[in-house]
Amino acid sequence: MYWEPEIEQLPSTRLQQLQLERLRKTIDRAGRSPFYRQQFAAAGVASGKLQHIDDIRSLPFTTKDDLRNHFPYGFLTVPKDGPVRLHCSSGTTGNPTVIFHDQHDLASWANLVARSLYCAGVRPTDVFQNICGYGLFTGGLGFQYGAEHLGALVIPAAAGNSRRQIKLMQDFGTTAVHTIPSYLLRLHNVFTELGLDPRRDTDLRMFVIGAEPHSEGQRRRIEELFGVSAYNSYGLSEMNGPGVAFECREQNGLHIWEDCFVVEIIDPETLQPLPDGEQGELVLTTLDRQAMPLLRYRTRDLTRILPEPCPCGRTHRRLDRISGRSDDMLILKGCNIFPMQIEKVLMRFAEVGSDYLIVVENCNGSDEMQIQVEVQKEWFTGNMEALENLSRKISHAVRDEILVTPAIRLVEPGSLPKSEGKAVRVQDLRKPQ
Ligand code: ADP
Ligand code: K
Ligand code: ZN
Repeated sequence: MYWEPEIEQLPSTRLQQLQLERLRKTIDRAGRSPFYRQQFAAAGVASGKLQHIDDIRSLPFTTKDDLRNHFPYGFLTVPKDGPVRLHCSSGTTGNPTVIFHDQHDLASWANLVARSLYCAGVRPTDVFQNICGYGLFTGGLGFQYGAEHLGALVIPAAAGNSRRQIKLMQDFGTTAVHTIPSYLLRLHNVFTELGLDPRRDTDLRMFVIGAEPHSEGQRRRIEELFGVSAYNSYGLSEMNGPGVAFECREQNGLHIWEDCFVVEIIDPETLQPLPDGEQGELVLTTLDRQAMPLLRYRTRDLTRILPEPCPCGRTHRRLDRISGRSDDMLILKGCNIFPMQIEKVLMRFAEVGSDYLIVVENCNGSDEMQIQVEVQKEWFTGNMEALENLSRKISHAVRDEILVTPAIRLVEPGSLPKSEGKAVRVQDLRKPQ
């Protein structure tokens, strides 16, 4: 049931003790890096001052801008020749950042990914196909080493070439797949084009999906299309990559591995801590990283901690599904809008296909939203009246959720631009391109 029974079920008081010990060590170590040496001196930080894990709140935050301003070596606690690998974030929201790892860090990361996969139900008998970019992106090597450490047979399929992905699945009897959710909907179309049905023509039994925001509705759709269970995986390059928080078999929130990360939720405006259950910005601290520890890193991801214990018996608390990033928020006619709110509504319509694009522009001084929505093939007929009806229903349903009435443009399946990596859901033409 558990990859590491003792650590996964550690009573929370002991977990907090372990965190405090590790946090003190992490502070001592971080103090060797140029960035933290200076920051600690300015803020009077010393590991000996911490008496309880909550005292972490006395430490300053670390931001993505800090990482960029001290690129590339400012956070290294060891000489430049100390680390053995680097990864960069995919740069979805600006310039990339770099994270360095030494051998201990890589082993610790692989173990966390193995623990996470095991928690979701992957076993050494599985054939695990990793469909995502290898290279600087952490999802490739991160899942590769983690799933190998678990003992599964890993197919480093990398991204793209859907026909080849399907062939690999069939040749080697793939049972588990990791990929981004937006890709699975496209992959299903290719199955259909080939006259194949994944339920009948593969041995697939589970998916691990993550790296981009997606709604519960999107997950259920994927599960129905393929007839398998899909588990949510959360991570970010700054905290290694995958293996930070993962769903267990309950599929209700993601266990965040508190022996290796301190989790805080803050109000992104006041920066004050919020109690469990309240939605805010996730702030994370590494507890088992040597080459480049990060303290109170502001992830900009919005979520909350689920306060109730999980029936699976793991004591590590759960994060709710990520509802978006603070930098994804659109402000339109004074309303704050997250793309996931719109996706949630779209997924309620059986007629809606796999992709959509939110376009915001300023027309004669007024901000307008258009949502381009792919329609399922069987619904995309010449019946104009039916299509107009559908547009109207979608527009009203979205308005009820976000308080802004969007124009809906229904488009043919497969006609929206596809990105190589994470799905692009918003085009904000008000911003200088
Ligand atoms: P980038 O920030 O350039 O996309 P990363 O590859 O490090 O670089 O991506 C990490 C980010 O991806 C997270 O901070 C989060 O916004 C998003 N993300 C990762 N996993 C999930 C998930 N399961 N659900 C929603 N968002 C996710
Ligand atoms: K194996
Ligand atoms: Zn659980």
